[in-house]
Amino acid sequence: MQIMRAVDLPVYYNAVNILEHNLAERADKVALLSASRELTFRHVSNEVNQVGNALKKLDVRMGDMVAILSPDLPEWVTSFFGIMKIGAIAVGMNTLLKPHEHAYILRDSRARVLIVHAALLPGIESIRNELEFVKHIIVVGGKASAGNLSFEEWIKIESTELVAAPTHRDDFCSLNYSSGTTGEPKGILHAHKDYPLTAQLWGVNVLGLRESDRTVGSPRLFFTFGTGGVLIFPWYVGASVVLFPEPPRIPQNILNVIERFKPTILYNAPTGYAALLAMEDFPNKHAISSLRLCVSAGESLPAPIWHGWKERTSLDIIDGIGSTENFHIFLSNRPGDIRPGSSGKPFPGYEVKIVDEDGKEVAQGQIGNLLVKGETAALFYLHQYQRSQRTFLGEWLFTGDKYYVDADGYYWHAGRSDDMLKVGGIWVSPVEVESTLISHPAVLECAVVGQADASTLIKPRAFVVLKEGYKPSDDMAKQLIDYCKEKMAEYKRPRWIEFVPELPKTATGKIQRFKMREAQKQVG
Ligand code: 3UK
Repeated sequence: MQIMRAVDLPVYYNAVNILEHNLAERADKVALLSASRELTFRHVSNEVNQVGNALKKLDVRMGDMVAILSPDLPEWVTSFFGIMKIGAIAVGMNTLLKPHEHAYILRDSRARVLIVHAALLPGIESIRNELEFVKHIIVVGGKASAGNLSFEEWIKIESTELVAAPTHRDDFCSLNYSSGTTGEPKGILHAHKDYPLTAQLWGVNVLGLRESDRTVGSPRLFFTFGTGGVLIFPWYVGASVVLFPEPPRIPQNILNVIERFKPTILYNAPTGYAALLAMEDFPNKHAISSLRLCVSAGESLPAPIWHGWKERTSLDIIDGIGSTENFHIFLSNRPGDIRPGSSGKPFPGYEVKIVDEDGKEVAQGQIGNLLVKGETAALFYLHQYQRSQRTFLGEWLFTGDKYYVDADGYYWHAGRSDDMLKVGGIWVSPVEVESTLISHPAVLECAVVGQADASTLIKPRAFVVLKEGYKPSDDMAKQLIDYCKEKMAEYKRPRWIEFVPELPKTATGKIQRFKMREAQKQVG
């Protein structure tokens, strides 16, 4: 096993190397498969160089931000590497967010260029006058229009030759936004070094990726779970990646892609596995025999789902906990050493410890706060000094997760130290859902908590007090859920609305969410 450290990399290192080392070894191998295009490593590399050259013509320089807002398509990938290669910073934007959130991210990052898919352009046009820093908009999958360039036209005339910018291994190359309980999302910067490190430490050493593999998954490229799992790690070992732009929450979409492109590794969140298992006749109707291994992250994978999957497919799921702050997985089960329901064990490259409120390590079996130390951690939240100080504690990173270790050394997730919910592996802030509900004319006050669904996975549930003159009904509940879908990314909507005459409060009038969580436990 190769234990890589940051100092083992050249001082001047550009993560485009993860793509380009393949040119010497397997230039004509298929690097990327998708319904729209199939590209070899040479093809990808040529297009990356064209994007890099085109960006330079727009005066994008080292350290500048360039945003990508697109479904998972080959153009996402060539844009990403093109941006990194010229030493700029790629801002992978969550396509599920609403235009006002995109506006915040584009302003906070000060992206100078936005590469946007035609399907998402109308949302951007609606906030165009707020985007004072965006100088150029490039449209993927569409024609040039007033003031915007077509991606295809934009790169067509460019040379396929380009020398990588002499980036330092510690230079930033990517920026992702992650939501917190309150306030704006947090910008998390990663450096060039984080990419090969995490690929080696987890992708190769723990997961055991090989050149003959083909990856596919539901985590999107804008999420570091996706960037690492379905793009960076496979190319690091010369394996191929399968991309699909359709919404992965519809399990049929994943099955179609598996059947067509025959991947060997599947990445998914627990909800994704539960949705597949809930399909009638799964897996008989569908050829998933190409798969050799599955990965789960984003939230903990309940043991019954692990066993159900094993029974129906004979495949193991490797559950590991990762975070955007660390770039990817830092505590993990591994092939041949799995304890279903747990997050597995630490592996070389990362240290973890479980501490009490004073920072003292707790005894085995006791629940405490999980801290992690490793060389792929981000350094701060962009423009958020106080939040950064609470999370990045010198060499250690405060994860916000509660954990305990069992007698055999496996780590078990035991909740969060904040109110944040992971829904389908993605953050949902109860505070955001509450403030959306409260803006509806019928709602007097409300509280949102996590409630386990039939697969024991958490989904938002809202307790609502209606204003005078409004009556609880199924129709009112539906109205409120539809209202949330319209105002927020759809995955944040409450799945259940419970009308109550009042909410439990503290003496100072603060809603006590924990009381509602307790009441739910009793109800079952
Ligand atoms: C939770 C898990 C239990 C945990 C992520 C793999 O999820 C990712 O990143 P985020 O920044 O969220 C991080 C938080 O999510 N979590 C993630 N995985 C697990 N809890 N078991 C798990 N297996 O609360 C953590 O602090 O959205 C996951 C790779 C890259 C990622 N960015």
